Amino acid sequence: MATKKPTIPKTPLVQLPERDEGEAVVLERRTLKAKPPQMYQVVMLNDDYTPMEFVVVVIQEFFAKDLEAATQIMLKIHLDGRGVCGVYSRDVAATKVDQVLDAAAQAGHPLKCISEPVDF
Ligand code: TYC
Repeated sequence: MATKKPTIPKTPLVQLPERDEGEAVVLERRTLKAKPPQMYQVVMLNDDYTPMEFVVVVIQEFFAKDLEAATQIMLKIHLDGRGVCGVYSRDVAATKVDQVLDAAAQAGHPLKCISEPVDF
């Protein structure tokens, strides 16, 4: 029984406009590269009123950090004015921001956070 030889898939060939004199056809092989999606960091901002304990609980709850990691992040924000709580796709980062702002507003604290593209 004759078996078919497996064919090797080829990258697409693109025919470019003719620039040669004569009948030559120029073909260029291009490798299609998919860029990774832009990621977004959720940045929490310092203020003078939100209790440190509240910030630590929020970071633990919404950014899946343990007590020690959440405390380190909170102290960095307190000292530097801002700090990254996590890096996510655009939609997930926007949801995290909403969750933090809702929790802060419900508790009556002015805590703010934003999302921004990584390498902003
Ligand atoms: N600076 C606040 C205080 O001294 C604590 C704080 C930390 C507030 C981080 C906001 O994102 C923040 N109570």
